[in-house]
Amino acid sequence: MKEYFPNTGKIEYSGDRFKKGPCFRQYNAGQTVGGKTMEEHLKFSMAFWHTMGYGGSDPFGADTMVRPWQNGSSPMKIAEEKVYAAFEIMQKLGIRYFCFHDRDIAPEGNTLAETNKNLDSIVKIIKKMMSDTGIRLLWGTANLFTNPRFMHGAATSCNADVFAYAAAQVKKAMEVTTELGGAGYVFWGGREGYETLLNTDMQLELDNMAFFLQMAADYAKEIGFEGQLLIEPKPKEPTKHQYDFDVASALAFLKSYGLERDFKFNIESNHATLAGHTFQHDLRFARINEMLGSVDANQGDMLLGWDTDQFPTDIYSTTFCMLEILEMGGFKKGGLNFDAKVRRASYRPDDIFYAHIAGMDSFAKGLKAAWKIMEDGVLKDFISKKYESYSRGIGKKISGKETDFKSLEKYALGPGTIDNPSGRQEYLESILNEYIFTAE
Ligand code: XLS
Ligand code: NI
Ligand code: NI
Repeated sequence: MKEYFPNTGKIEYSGDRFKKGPCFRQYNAGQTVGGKTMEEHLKFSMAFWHTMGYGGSDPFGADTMVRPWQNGSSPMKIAEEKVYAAFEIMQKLGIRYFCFHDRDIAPEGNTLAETNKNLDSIVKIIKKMMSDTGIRLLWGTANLFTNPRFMHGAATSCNADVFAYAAAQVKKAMEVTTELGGAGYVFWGGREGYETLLNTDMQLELDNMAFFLQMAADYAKEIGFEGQLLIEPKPKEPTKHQYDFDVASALAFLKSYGLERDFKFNIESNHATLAGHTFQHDLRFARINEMLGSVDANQGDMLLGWDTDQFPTDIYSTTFCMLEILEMGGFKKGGLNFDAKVRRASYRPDDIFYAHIAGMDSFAKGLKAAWKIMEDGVLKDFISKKYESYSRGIGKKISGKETDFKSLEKYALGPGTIDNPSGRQEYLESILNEYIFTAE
């Protein structure tokens, strides 16, 4: 097997923070944080589409990156070499999971049957590499957005033939994910949305999307898929309005069609921010509803209004994310998938390593800070004190639902004065900073 990165060895943890070159400065896989190793907590995953497939093109320019595994003699040979290169990258980085779309790993053929055949032969190779290395599949998914047939959407297309094609594609992708023992299967509504309501039957599209998801949940049971089905919300892009806008609206959608027990959420940082939320907001909303399944770990640029899918380096954001994950008791079937790509000008193959290291170190730091914040109970104690009025007197009656408007009016008309606690945001922000500065 060809080595694609002969100049890069296994990336190791270095205690030396100022060491140059590729090494981990925060992520120490075997270090325990609260009884679990960092590796167990963080469950990093490599995204096949970005890391193995992104060539650097943007709406104004061509690819800037020609990857060494792309010189194969045929599309299938390239697909095979891509698998070997992917496993080399993951092994060198110590990444134990990966994710893919069906079309990331094998090229489309002339017919669906031929496409499925291509997929099967690459899956065989992946399966072998997985058993040789112990690397596992975090989740699989189907690409229902690149091919022109999906111009009007997939499950929400106006064209029933496209709906049927998408169903066949998802059926196959679920089978392949099951075959590879995937811990999850993701539905990101690539083109499930609309550009204008002038030409859109919203009711029909939503009903069809729900039926599609219902069939998928039924089929997962039928084939004995043991992973978690996940919805990945995103408010816009590629369509102007996407139906799975954010966690709150997607949860309302699932509930109104009785689907909420079959799905959880895969929450992507850059999608939450595109929806006008913080990453933590969507994580929190999912967590308190017991719907937090997995995370697409990336970040956007606050000055750009699109999904820039950058590697996550914002320590506040990784700390907040890890707080939510720890509060939930850790990932069960989820993980931190780097749905992130190097910048167009970071075109050299070794930039792939630097980018993942940056993301892994940022999450390691976030984990250490979050764990200490949780252990010390600083935020929890502050919050429970802030709301303590509900544990006595009239507040206790409100939280026990033992009162009504008339009694509350009587209370409010009484002699008492209102005395509010301070929110102390700035104090808490400085405490948070201290936890981040000192986390080890
Ligand atoms: C695109 C999405 C996509 C999903 C998988 O914005 O993030 O990459 O994660 O289809
Ligand atoms: Ni994503
Ligand atoms: Ni995205």
